[in-house]
Amino acid sequence: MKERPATQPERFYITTPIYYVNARPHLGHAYSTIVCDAIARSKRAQGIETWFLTGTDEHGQKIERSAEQAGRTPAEFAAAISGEFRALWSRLNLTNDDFIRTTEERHKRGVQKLFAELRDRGFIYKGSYSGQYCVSDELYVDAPPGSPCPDCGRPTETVSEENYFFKLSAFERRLLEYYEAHPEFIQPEARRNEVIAFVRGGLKDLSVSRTSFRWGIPVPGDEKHVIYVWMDALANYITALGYGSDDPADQERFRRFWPADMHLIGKEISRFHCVYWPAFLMAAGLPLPKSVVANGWLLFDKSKMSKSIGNIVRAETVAEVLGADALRYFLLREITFGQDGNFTFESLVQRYNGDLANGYGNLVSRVVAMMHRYFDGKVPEAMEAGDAERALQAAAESVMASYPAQFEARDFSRALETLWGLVAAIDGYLTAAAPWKKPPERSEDDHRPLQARVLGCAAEAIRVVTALAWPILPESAAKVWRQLGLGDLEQAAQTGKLKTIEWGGLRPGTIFAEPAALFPRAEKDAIERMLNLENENNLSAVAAVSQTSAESAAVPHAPAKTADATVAAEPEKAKITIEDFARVELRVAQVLVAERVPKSDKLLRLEVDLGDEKRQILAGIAQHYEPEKLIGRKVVIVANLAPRKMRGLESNGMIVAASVGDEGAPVLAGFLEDVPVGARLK
Ligand code: ME8
Repeated sequence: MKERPATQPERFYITTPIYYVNARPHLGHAYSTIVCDAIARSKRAQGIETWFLTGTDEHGQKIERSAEQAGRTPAEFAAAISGEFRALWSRLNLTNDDFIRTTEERHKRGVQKLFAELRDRGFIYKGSYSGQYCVSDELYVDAPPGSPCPDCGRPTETVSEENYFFKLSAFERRLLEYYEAHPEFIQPEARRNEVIAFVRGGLKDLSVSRTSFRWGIPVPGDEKHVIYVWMDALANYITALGYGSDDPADQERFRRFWPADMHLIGKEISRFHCVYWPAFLMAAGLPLPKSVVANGWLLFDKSKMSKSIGNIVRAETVAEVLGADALRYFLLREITFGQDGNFTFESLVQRYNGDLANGYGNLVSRVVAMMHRYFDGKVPEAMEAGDAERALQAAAESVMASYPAQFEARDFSRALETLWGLVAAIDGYLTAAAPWKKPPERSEDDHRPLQARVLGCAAEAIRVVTALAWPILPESAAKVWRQLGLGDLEQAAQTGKLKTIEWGGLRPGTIFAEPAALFPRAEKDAIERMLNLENENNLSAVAAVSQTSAESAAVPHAPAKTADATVAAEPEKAKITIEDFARVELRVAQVLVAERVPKSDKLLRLEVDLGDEKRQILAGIAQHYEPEKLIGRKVVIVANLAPRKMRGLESNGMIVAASVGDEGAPVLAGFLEDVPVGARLK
């Protein structure tokens, strides 16, 4: 196996998982991608040539079925959701150098080349498979018919097909030797132990083609088979660089960046990345990635945030109300990387106000404002430093030494705690020096040099915080940099100009720009606004919902429990019992009043008659139904949903509708026969 020669310039190739396009992106996807972006930015800031890849995983039975349910072709369906991922990444200021879709020609060509290579080298043979398959995880399950999937608990399906097989069993010993020789290959330790135990348990050959559906990449020379979606997906890490291409520019990129330095993944897909992927690469004679690093799960309501449970929060909601930087900061500060951590709106707003609005943001605006007030925005020559300045410089230098190491070790939470320790130290220094207060016995002329010293020193320390915070707070750090008169931070950082941030970089004579708002304080209604946005989105996109998902989206949550590693995620549930269903009170109601909710383009306010009572319900259907046409219509409602407020109005129940097309357009449920108002659906 060829290693990159040590003399080559330093390069860094980092990847996220490529995300399934069966549903829209949520905070869990954003989390992994934000972590990669912060790492990629920090590498670039160190002057390291970096390549950051993300993309979408668009083939397979799961996508084919989701598209069918939405009444679209898989290609249309995949294009729409892939576009949403791409738009979100740009909204969150992610700096991926490429975005691969597995439906692209360049990928297809590379996957077919990999398959042919493995077959030519004798690692793929034809056989027949009869066994269980989990469509949700696209995973072969070694268990008798009727068994649930050991990973997600959903029922497995029996597959009996003639397939191509990959000789995974031939790699058992080599993989174990590799893990042993490269302890850094699988991180963190807990994942490494799991993977080693799995391989020690014995590896069976792996079926790498399917014939019972069409939505995939055909096996070269035997087109009735499509290539197993995980082989297809994993190959993205090399096809995006140019593997399989004849173009010299692609070949050069592949040579420059492969092997990857880090595949960042969620912990549930460790086996695919740490067993199958290295075995495929070994079989193809390609170097192995240097590390596979797994993040823990973002939990919401104590379960893994996931589209199948329905307990998702969208990143757009947080970005809209508090800004993209707030989300980036919160996720990295709140969650201990590698462990599971809770998301709550309360802890988000608390951190935002505490650390960003009242902390860093407030500090910057005070210092910038005073520099304008006392020195017309021009950094003055400063008199010699006193004890307090020397102490602040020492604090900054100690942070400059420890923060990068903590960041490099992916201990983002601690790194930010360290950096915010410096924010607090600057605050304390300012308060103690109080440059705005001139003691009566001191003349104006005597006071000016002291003010110059304090403001110059505080601004310099802010410069240090800002340079270090840039990978996590790119938008706000760039604003601060401009205010400090230092120009374009994005450009400086991306081109390695922040390689060394030594104390004293803010020169006298530098002209500050006008102050600009950074983190306006989140008011009391911030959480309600976010919940409203989530509700409106849920109501309009997924009108037919289960009780659990509706409640999790609607009811405010308990106060924050920070990065709680002890809360185990519940297995995802596929089936409910009849008793579960009976808990949902579905009833026929008649619309008495229907009108638009002011300032909302999605919500209608309905008053409905249930026979024994009248209710107000808000429904996210305004873009699809004229209110006047609904009056008199009989609809189905979820009658025992906990009440919630949207736009200041209480909603008591939910209208049931089918969700159609990839926009999730609602179509209200109704009856062909006449039904009495109030009747229960069972
Ligand atoms: O597994 N907490 O795609 P996927 C933390 N296509 N991270 C989360 C998360 C959560 N609650 N939910 C999702 C696939 N993620 C395959 C991958 S790679 C060759 C193919 C993140 O859409 C996390 O990184 O199910 C997880 O591994 C990934 O999204 C799964 O995305």
